[in-house]
Amino acid sequence: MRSRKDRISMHEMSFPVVRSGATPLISGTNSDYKVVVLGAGGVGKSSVTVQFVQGVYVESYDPTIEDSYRKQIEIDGRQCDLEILDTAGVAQFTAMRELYIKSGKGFLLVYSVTDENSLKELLALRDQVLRIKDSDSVPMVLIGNKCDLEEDRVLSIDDGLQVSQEWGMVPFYETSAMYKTNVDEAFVDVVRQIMRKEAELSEEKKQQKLQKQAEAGPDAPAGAAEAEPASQTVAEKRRSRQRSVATEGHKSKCCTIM
Ligand SMILES: Nc1nc2c(ncn2[C@@H]2O[C@H](COP(=O)(O)OP(=O)(O)OP(=O)(O)O)[C@@H](O)[C@H]2O)c(=O)[nH]1
Ligand SMILES: [Mg+2]
Repeated sequence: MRSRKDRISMHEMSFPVVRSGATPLISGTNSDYKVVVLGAGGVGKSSVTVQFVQGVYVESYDPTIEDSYRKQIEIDGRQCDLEILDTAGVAQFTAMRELYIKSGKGFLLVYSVTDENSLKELLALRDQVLRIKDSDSVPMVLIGNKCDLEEDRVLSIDDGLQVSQEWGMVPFYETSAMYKTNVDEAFVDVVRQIMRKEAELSEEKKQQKLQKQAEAGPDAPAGAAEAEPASQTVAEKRRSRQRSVATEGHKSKCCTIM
């Protein structure tokens, strides 16, 4: 159990974070795992995130505009670079939500077990994620935070489980940012889901490529199904690119300039 002395107020800490609207949110970097933390105001999104990234509990409440964190962890023997976006829950700061969702690969949907409305808000948030991602299998974890506050609890474990079932068995964790209960587990879970999804996508791509090769016929040279011959030199590529540019005006709009 953490003593009060271990807890640090958010104002006393210097975060390695990008903070506020002027800075790129989830930046254009190629960080492998972009995880977005979503939920209503005050449910503990920042506390859970800071506990995961820095191992400290933030006792004070300072509504987030946006904070971004980086953390490297090893999962199943693989080094994973995580970029975590801690988003605003308070309505006046949520304008950028759509943008965050677009660039995120995995999502932590957080409610508080002490706030019934916070779970209701998640239903709309999840719909927004699925709509923007145009998919019904988005890497996601449902989190019921503040499970240490037994006396203030208004939502039971069963309430969380029921929502998880309604969402197609989305992994569900009750967490306590204060005591670091299930915090690492929830983040690791969503990263594993992203890994799985990426493995499936790359397998799909491989199969499509094989199918194209098969359709091109047995006599076709290897790589014939690809857009560009593998043997093309840099100079040849440049010449063909110039040709593409020169003739672009006469071609249909779907001309691709590599
Ligand atoms: N007891 C208890 N308090 C918590 C827990 N998590 C967060 N809190 C407290 O709840 C308050 C709000 O926490 P935040 O992490 O700032 O909430 P948030 O979801 O980031 O809020 P917004 O940024 O406004 O959306 C703070 O005072 C935290 O100390 C928890 O697991 N247990
Ligand atoms: Mg916050």
